[in-house]
Amino acid sequence: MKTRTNLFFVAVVAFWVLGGSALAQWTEAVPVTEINTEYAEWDPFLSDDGLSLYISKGKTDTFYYHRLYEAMREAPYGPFTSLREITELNYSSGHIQDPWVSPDNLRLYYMRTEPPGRWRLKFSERASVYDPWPVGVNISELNALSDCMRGPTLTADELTIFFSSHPTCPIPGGEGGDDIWMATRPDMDSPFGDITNLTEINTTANEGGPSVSPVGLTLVFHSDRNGQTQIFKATRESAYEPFGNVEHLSACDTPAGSATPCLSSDGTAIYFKHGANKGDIWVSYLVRREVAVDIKPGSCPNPLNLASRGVLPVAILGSDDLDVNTIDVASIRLAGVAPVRSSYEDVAAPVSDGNECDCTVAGPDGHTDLTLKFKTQQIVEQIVNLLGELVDGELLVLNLAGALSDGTPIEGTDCIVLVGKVPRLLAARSSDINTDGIVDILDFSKMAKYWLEPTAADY
Ligand SMILES: [Ca+2]
Ligand SMILES: [Ca+2]
Ligand SMILES: [Ca+2]
Ligand SMILES: [Ca+2]
Repeated sequence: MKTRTNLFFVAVVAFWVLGGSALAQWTEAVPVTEINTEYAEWDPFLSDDGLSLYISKGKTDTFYYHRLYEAMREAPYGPFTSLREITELNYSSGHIQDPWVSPDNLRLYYMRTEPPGRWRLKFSERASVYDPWPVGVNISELNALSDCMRGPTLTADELTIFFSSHPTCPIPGGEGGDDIWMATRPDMDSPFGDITNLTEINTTANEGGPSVSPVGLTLVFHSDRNGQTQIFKATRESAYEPFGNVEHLSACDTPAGSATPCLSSDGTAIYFKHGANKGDIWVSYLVRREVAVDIKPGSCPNPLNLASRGVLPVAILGSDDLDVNTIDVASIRLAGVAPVRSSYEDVAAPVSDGNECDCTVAGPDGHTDLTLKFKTQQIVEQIVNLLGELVDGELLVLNLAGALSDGTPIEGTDCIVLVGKVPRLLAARSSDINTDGIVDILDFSKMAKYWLEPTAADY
C-alpha cells in the first residue's frame, strides 16, 4: 500500500535531516548559506513567526557601514528566498545594527552610530507591515548610559529590555569588561528604569549580544570567559528571580568565535554570527527527541472511520528511556489537534525497529504510557484541509509533536487507514486556510506554523 505522507511533515523532518548526535541537545551549527557573502553579515534576529531573518550587513566594496536587511521565506525552517535592504532607515554617517522586532512586526528597536562615535538606541513604529519603517527616535533614558549600549533584546510585552555594553566604553559599575544589563518599565509609555547589572551571569570577561525568549525566562548571549567567544544559555523560573543554570552551548562553537546569538521565539533554533568571512550567519537547532506513538493501542492496523463522531485513542509509550510523566501534556498536538482528555496507564508496548507504519497488538509492558483522546472529526478536518479528497483504504502518516516539561521538543508518528467517507459538510470546506480567497503557499505556511506551535512552551 502506498503511503501519502502528511505535507506538514516537510517542515518537521528538516530537524532530523540536520541530524547531530541523538544525545546532543543542539545540532552542530551550519551556515545559512543562502544569505552569507564575502562581506559582513552580523546581528541576526528571527521574527516571531520565523519567516523573516533581520541581519546587518556591511564592509562591502562600495560601502563600509552596516545596514539592516530582511531575509524572507515562505515557511518556517525553509531556506530564505529573498533579501531586502531596509533602505528607508539609511543615512550616510554611521552603522545601523542590532535589530529587534516586536511579535506583530510593527515596532523595531535598533542601534545607530552618530558622530562622534556614539551608539544610539532607536525605536521605530509603523502602522502596518506594508509600510516602510520611519527613522527611529532615541530611547534617551538608556542612551544616557555612556552612549555605549549595544544589542537590545526585549520580552514580547516590550516591558523588559536587555542590552550589553560596547567594547570601547563599558557602562560603569559592572563586573568588568562588557556586561549584560536589564531595565524595565511599567507600561509602553513610561521610560525604562531599574537598570540592573545581571551579576548572576556576568564575569570579569566580556558578555554581550543578549537574546531573550518572549516571556523572559531564557537568555542566550556570548562571552569570552573561556578564551574564545562562545554562546551561552541561562534560564530562570520567573521574571522576579535571577538567571541561573548558565550552560555553554558547545554545538555553536566555531574556530573564529561565535557571537550575537538570536534564540527563535519557539526556542528551537539559535542563529548567530560566525567570525569567519568578515562575519557569516550560522544556525543550530534544538534536537527533537523521537517518541513511540501508538494510535488505537491494542489495534493493528489503525482504522480511522472518517464519519466517526467519537474520539481517537492515542498513547505515547513509556520506556526505560522515557518517563511519560516528564511530558508537558498541554503541548501535545496530533496532526495539529490538541487532545480532549489524558491519563496515565500501561496500555501497549513500542514496536522495536519497525518502519513508520509497523504496529503491534502487544499489550502492557510494565512501562506506564500517556494515553490521550482526540476528537476524530477535528483530526479529519485537519487532514481534509491539508490533502483535500480522501480515499477509503488509504494509509496516512500522522505526526504527533509536543515538548517535555524541560522544553525538549518531542516528535513521533503512527499510521492510520482511512475507512468510509468524509461527512459531506466537512468535505465541502476548502483548503483556503487564511480565507483570502486563494488556495496557495500562504495557506500552507500558515498551517505549517500552527503545526509547529506545540513546541512553543514557556521559554
Ligand atoms: Ca563582563
Ligand atoms: Ca560574510
Ligand atoms: Ca495501534
Ligand atoms: Ca506501556
